[in-house]
Amino acid sequence: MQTIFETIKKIAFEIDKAIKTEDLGYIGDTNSSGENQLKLDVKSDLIIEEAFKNVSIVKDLISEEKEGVFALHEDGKYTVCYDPLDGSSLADVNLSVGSIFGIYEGNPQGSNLVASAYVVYGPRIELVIATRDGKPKHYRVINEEFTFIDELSLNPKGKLNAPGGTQQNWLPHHKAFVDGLFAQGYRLRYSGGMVPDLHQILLKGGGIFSYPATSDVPNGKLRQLFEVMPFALVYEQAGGKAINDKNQRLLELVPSHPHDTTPCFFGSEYEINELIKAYEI
Ligand code: AFP
Repeated sequence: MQTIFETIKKIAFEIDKAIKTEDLGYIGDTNSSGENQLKLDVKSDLIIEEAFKNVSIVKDLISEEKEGVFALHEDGKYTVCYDPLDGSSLADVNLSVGSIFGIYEGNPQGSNLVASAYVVYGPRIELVIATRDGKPKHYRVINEEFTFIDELSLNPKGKLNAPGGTQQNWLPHHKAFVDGLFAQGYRLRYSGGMVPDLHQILLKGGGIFSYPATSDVPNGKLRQLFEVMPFALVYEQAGGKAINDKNQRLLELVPSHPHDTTPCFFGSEYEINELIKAYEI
């Protein structure tokens, strides 16, 4: 497994360089979710594919930017599902973006997720790695090396609220939940990039990130295998909770298609319990 983490560190430096040097335009094509692909999306995807070609324990890859399963090593043990550059549309306005990795042993589903990692490309490059043992580990690039900073923990109650989705299409009970938190003094922190938004809540001790089902997107927007489940492991290992709108743990979900989405809520215990009350689930 350590080889996979070391490979992710190499990938992070290459993608960071691409963000700083490559053309940020669109390629005029769409990915499996119908989203317009940026040249940077495709470039980041290729960087990851090339890097894992040398890692024999990786059996296959599933990418947000590709249809289907990309086979690598027949005798490999793990499937790596990844979002090469999440929030890529924010790169050209110079906001932080990220890469997300989920490492699955056996069929790609929540219960088979053995480890996850995400990289934040912001003023600094940061990396967080989570396994089923212990707290998530937080690293930062200092003098061109990933340096261990600390282990991440969520407080039982936080101060930050990151509400995703188009507000005019929120369901009434969701709007009541979000307004209820602001009425309790929560501060709005939402950039449109789930990686920096979830990272901020983790580093600032707590709160909640939500991307609900809305009237226009009834199954939510965020992809289970390469966006939602990797963060669910990080949040649970940090002492928080990660559920869908039926109060199911996101790590219990079994997608029927690699690009399946789900409504999702990540946060400290208090805020998730407030959500459960508001949704009556
Ligand atoms: P892009 O990768 O298309 O920029 O989408 C980013 C994202 O997948 C996730 O990072 C955000 O939390 C969410 O979508 C933002 O969605 P809205 O623009 O609907 O708020």
